[in-house]
Amino acid sequence: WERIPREAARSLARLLPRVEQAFAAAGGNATDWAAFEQRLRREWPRLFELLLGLYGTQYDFFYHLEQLLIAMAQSWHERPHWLKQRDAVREADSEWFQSERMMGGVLYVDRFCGTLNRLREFIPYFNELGLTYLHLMPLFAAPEGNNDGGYAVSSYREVNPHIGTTAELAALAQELDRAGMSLVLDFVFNHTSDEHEWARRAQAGDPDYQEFYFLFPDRTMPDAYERTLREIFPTVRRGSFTWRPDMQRWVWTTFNSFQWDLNYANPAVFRAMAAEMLFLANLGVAVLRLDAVPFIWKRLGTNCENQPEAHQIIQAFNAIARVAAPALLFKSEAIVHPDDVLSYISPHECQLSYNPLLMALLWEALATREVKLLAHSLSHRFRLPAGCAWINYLRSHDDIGWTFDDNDARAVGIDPWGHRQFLNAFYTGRFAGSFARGLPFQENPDTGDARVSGTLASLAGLEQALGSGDPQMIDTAIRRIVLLHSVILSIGGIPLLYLGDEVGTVNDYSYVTDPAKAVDSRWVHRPARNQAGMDQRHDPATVPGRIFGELVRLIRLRTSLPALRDGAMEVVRSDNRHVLAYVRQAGSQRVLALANFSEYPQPIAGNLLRMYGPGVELFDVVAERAISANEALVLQPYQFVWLTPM
Ligand code: OTU
Repeated sequence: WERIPREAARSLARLLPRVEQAFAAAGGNATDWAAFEQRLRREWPRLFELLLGLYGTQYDFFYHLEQLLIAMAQSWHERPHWLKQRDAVREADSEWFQSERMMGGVLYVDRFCGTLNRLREFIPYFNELGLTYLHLMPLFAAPEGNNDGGYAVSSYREVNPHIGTTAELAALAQELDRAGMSLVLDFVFNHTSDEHEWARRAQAGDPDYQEFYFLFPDRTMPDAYERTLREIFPTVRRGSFTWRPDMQRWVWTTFNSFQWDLNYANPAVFRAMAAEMLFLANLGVAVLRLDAVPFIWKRLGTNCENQPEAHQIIQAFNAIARVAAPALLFKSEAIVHPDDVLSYISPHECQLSYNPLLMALLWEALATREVKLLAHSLSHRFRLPAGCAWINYLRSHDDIGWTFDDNDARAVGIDPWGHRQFLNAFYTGRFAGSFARGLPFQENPDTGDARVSGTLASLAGLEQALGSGDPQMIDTAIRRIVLLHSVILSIGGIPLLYLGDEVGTVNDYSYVTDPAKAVDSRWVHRPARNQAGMDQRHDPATVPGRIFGELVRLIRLRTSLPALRDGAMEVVRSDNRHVLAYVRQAGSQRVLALANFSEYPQPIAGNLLRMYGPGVELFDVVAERAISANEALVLQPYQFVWLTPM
């Protein structure tokens, strides 16, 4: 391995003239080539080493390298001017996404407003929310009927015709950019739909495309793999393989039967997906959400999740992006054990990552009214490498899984298995006294495992409270909703709002009447745009108005607090088991955040405020109220404070 740098250099010397020739033949100019070559020389040693490790034993390795470099150069040549400008700006300010102004939002175009063109009408609304990052859920061509909410992609280059066109998407990306928002799209690279051209060719018997997937003539290999595989969607179909009578083959399908896992051991697959990635980048996508990262490499005898090669593939994609689309960032979607979540996060792999641990444990604390597991887990699991950031969210289009570490639970006196059973019971409303109205998702009859569906508002008690009509209960539910948001807005990283939550949208049970959706309870929390709620958003006498008003106020407040930028955060003792306490600091500004997860008033001793706080005279920027650390502070039910010096 010590010889790699020399071999890398020799390989590059051989390849460069041919790549430059192809670049010039395509009409590329000298300035663009110089920029490309400079970045390629910088990234080449690691890209070469990664690809050599993955594919070096293939007889045609050098051919694939050459084709890859030509595709990268071609893509750089075709990259629109405005994106090259963005590349320059973001390369010069590589920490741009650590700003206290960063604010994410996510929505389904079809469910929110129907089409890409209509979405433009809502740009003022997104600006009102302070969004700087807009994730549009999968919107490319997909099978009619059940397509897993678009996660079965039939073409990475054609927008679903119900939603619009690819040209409209590219225009929207630029319009969003002008309005201060970066476009985020999914990169669903673990699988294609069974209607993708590659899958169709495989079905037609083309051996080159059959090698794009995992096909088996009988149960020998599927049985061997399944001995150690986890089932992801056990209520949809048992096991991870699907029998195709037309092909007389078993196909690897980790998720639904129509989602075919791609075989990344084949360099042609890697190269094909790299080209799709660069196409998306040139549409104007600023961040790619890397879907289902744990699953992209299979190894017999393992659970085929989080394999070392999965990291190498993503790192190689990262190096390619640095050369051909430098402003492009990756967001990891690994909803797995927290150690594994962390393993994808690095400037050389995914600069951004969902924070499923914070998400799950905020709900855990809301159910138990105690912060011990949350505080303990965050105290040693929140820190990220420099140049990386968490995407902190409360709800997404997916279920909630209880992905905390078992030893973290035991360390604070919690039995992990029993606790997960409790949380599932609590959030599906089966636990007496629960305020939540969720639904079970993918209950596994063998293991007893389950996850939870439901909107933020329904899980936080608003649906139940509205049903009761009791103003006190409604008030309490709103306080829970705002409390949860206060944490993702202040703890460090990019907060991500699931559109609809800002106006308290409750569960939509109508999905059960649609046969394409009825089997998947996640649709209960993927409602259409809540226009009625949005219309009331400026009226503080309404429930949507109270939630929206509070959230927008906090989002704005956050932009005025430099201490809330980036992710440096320290969990501190509150000496009250219901109150989460953490300190944020940047430059000379220091903020002590306290959050009461119970429905009862909770005292915090003055000496603790003095110890962690920035002085004796404090100011709560949330309530705009002076507080003296000479006396105990009493937090009201579900109250939170952000304390700064007077
Ligand atoms: C993702 O989720 C998407 O978010 C889902 O909406 C898709 O159905 C799925 O991939 C297939 O494309 O299991 O329950 O660790 O947990 O990728 C959701 C990552 C999932 C997986 C996650 C997956």
